[in-house]
Amino acid sequence: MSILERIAQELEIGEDEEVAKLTQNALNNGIPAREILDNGLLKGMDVVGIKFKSHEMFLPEVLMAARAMQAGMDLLKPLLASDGGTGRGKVVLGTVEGDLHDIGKNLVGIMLKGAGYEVIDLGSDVPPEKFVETAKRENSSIIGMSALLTTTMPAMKRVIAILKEQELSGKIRTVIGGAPVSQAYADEIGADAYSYDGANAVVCVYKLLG
Ligand code: B1M
Repeated sequence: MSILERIAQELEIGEDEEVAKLTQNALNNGIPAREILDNGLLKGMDVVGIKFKSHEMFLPEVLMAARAMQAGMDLLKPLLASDGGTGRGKVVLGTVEGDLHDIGKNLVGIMLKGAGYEVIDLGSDVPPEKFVETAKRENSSIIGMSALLTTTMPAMKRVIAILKEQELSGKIRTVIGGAPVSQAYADEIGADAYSYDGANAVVCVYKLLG
């Protein structure tokens, strides 16, 4: 079994210390951070998602897997974001109200920082008004929103409505993402862009900022 397969397997059973150790070993062996992320940590998290859905895994186990994912990500973060984060523009980022899933959002933040954007991370469970107020206060022209639950997706629509009410559409642009989100949903609610992963979020922000 390869080291990346072992990372995926240990993540699945929530062994955070083992995941950290294996991630460090993989880095020491010259495996690029991006490959460890895609073929180790995210592979493991995919299996967790499938097993959670089919009731082979339950919430406490998913939480342990999420912790193990974080342990690996802590080591990869400085490498994925090695360019620092200045100069290209500011992005206000958060997971929408009612939603506590922040792993994907954190990854998007890391990729944006790595690409040279300043990221104001509001965390998770962020009320719609807070996204807009922060973007105004910080003079940021991009709001990035993540949602992982079908029940919390409508909070994205609320942010876009507030921007319209305040005549800020076109000045402050929105990028949305998260597992249940799609281009069709972005079109439906009038988001400026839909992005399917962290690297693509960088491309979307780049295009929107011109
Ligand atoms: Co939850 N959960 N969860 N969970 N959880 C899902 C999302 C679910 C699909 C599992 C399932 O049933 N298969 C399901 C949602 C079903 C639905 O809505 N249709 C679900 C559920 C039901 C729940 C609870 C309601 C369970 C309960 O309490 N009964 C509960 C809700 C809590 C809440 O938020 N209020 C809950 C809780 C949790 C934990 C706390 C245990 C934990 C989260 C820990 C944390 O985030 N700190 C958790 C986890 C880990 C998951 C799964 C297994 C994995 C999510 C994840 O981190 N994926 C998830 C199953 C799944 O998604 N397959 C599941 C890895 C991450 C890197 O991917 O977040 O998709 P993702 O991000 C990607 C892209 O989507 C994209 O880029 C990222 C990198 O590629 N992206 C963006 C994301 N945001 C973006 C923003 C952008 C651009 C791209 O621009 C701004």
